Amino acid sequence: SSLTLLDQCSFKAINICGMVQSEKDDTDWQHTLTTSEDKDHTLVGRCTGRGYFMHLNTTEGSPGQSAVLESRFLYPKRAAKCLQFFYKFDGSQQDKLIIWIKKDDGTGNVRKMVKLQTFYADEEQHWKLATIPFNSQTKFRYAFHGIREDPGNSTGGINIDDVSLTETQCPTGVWQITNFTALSGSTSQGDYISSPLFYNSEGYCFVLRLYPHGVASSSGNYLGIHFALCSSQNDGALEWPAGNRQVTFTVVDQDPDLTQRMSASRVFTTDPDQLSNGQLLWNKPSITGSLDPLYDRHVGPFYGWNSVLHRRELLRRSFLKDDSLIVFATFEVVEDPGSVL
Ligand SMILES: [Ca+2]
Ligand SMILES: [Ca+2]
Repeated sequence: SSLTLLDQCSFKAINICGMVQSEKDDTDWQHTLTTSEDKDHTLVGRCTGRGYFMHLNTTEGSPGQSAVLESRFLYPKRAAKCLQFFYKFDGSQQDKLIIWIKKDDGTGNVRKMVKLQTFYADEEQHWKLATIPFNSQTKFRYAFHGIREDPGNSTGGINIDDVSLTETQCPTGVWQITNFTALSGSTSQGDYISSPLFYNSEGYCFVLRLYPHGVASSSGNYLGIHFALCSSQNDGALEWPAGNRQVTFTVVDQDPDLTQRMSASRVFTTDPDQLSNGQLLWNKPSITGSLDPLYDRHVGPFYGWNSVLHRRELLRRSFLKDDSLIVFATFEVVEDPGSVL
């Protein structure tokens, strides 16, 4: 497998996978057991009295106080990394979570800090997936740095669970569809949900449509996913038609153990000569497409898979967790177009 798993943690055990609490900060993250109100992401309440997550209480102390949780030392085999974890803010609207890595300075000392990403509290209060790409060729640690900003107005804190670190590229597009059961109930065959806008590494804009009950003409009860290019300010510099690029959709099996996952993936490669209604299918969306008021930009023809996953499979495995469905999408150049034929 091309998946190189460097680290993962569902915080099941008290040793928290060898992670370390900093002693130079103001407080600690708490290894916290699931309750009926606050469920971890690993089991989401499926086993009463089981399932742990890490929690930083932001209701106490003073503004600006922080807690840092560091991974053990990790030793890379290749450069690319993708850190993934679930987080949930249920404290104050001001709370923050910053993700750092601490790299070898070249002499064997792990002390060179790189700030990767900052997450801000929102009103949603459900588990959200973070995917953070970075590179490191030398030994390093990653760290979760939580900051309590407004204890007087906090009703909870910052929570993290189901951390994984792989030596792979992160997916370009990560689409988390929350309240999936209600969405399923209010849609029927032929109805679709529109993704946000995504940009690939080259700067191409793309969007997805997910059909919870399949496309209008399909038989069987499958999830379908279609892909389209959209216009952006990058279009003048990009190659058109956007051929010989691979589109991958993955409906993510959210099993906390990455080695046990059986995600559902579909792949196709864009053919630069393919026609659609007499036009080159993968040409500029401003030529092939029409203005979509949802995005306020041109969206080209949709193309994809009518049957990515049978709906009965949704209820097996861990495709739905905390009532969220997660779709990864990538659109990347095929380095050697000859090799895919
Ligand atoms: Ca857990
Ligand atoms: Ca601490």
